[in-house]
Amino acid sequence: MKTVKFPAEFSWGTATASYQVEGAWDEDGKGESIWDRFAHSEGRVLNGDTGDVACDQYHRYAEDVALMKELGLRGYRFSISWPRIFPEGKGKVNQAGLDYYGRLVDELLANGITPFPTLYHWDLPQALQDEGGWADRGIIDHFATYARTCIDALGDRVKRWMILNEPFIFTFMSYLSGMAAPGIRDSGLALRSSHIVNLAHAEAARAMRAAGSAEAIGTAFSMAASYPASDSAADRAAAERHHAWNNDWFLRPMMKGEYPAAYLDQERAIERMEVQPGDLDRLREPLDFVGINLYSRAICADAGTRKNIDVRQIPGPGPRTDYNWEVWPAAIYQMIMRVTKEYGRPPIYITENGCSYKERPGADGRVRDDRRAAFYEGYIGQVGRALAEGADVRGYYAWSLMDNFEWAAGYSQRFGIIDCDFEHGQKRTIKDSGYWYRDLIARGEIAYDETLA
Ligand code: PNW
Repeated sequence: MKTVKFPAEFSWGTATASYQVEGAWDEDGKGESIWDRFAHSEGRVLNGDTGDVACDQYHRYAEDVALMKELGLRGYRFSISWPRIFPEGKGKVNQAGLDYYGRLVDELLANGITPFPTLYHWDLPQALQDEGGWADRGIIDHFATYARTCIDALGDRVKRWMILNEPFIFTFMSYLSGMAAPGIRDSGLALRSSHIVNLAHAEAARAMRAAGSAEAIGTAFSMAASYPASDSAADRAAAERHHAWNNDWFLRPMMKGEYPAAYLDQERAIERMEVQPGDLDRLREPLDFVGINLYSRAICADAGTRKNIDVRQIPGPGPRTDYNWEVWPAAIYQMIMRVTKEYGRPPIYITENGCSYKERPGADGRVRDDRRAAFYEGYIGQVGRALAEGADVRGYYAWSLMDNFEWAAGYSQRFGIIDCDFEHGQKRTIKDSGYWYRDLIARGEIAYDETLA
């Protein structure tokens, strides 16, 4: 074991997303989002749960900022709900929506916490979905206008921004599995939307940079370190294709203006994306930092189907969280080092990392979630290892500040370091893991295993 000291200015925080915590789904002029529509449709979300109220952060943000302060957090990653700002996705601005985020930002700053917003964490205005959503090129300008509107309203106080949250999940996962809004299953639309998102991503970054107020603009990418299932050349190639698709499909276009080789028949994939003349020149708009959301890893074997990316994933031997995700701390180290190597040591933020475990308050009110603290100790240790070995890691954001609406799983999965009692007025209770995180931040150093692979 070795020990690493984090720099004094390291940005420790927690992350949430608008639809998952805010509630107030139709208040103060907010428009309907695709997640409102999806959750209100029968059979889409477990137990019929919705984000109508969620953690009610829209009304209780001051209490939540006080909790962050109590834990010594230095940053808060939240997302802005597009339909609060543009109820129809475009056209008329809803000032009350901008005012809400202004109040939240002011409260954070007054408590010494850096606001770190994401512009798009999946709650697309339903009105734009009705025009084709991310599969329609018209969205590119609407998204750039929305981005510019947010930075114009908040850029005097907000200096660090994320454009997208997990483009891979809200295109490929949403459009292939149908398990997330808008609940479509169509591989052609999935591919086409991935390209349009890449174009919108670059266009939004340019619109934001034109405002001139941001110090750093990045995006939070869903990543899972790709491990080959065996030493065979076929499995190693499969792991590379998985990496290209899962981790790099949205990062490489921004950084280098090109698509990574993911598909066996890449030419055909590019064709199905309907790439138009001039598109490739518009893709490149290098980010100031790379945000990594990482929970687990992917063990990859050659699937032998000769179709698409042709990867079969194998379950790993590590312990499992209550959401059945494999716990593998070294995955975060491997991922940081790979991005560091491939992109010339860019600034990196871990924008999400965490775990779902069921522990609730006991009779004495204490939440003894030792498994979560152990998870964080392992993963944050490996972040420290990457830092010690030369990666430029600037911050770490635990997912999540508190238990919240876990998409299609509703309230059945608890990712918080603070318990939220959805049956009793959204009462908040700091879990043992929350206190563990507070103590880690205060200490500023952690031990890690430098031999994990
Ligand atoms: C992220 N996967 O989503 C999201 O950014 C959060 O909103 C979410 O609550 C959190 O992780 C926990 O699920 C993911 O299939 C969705 O590997 C799916 C996967 C990973 C992350």
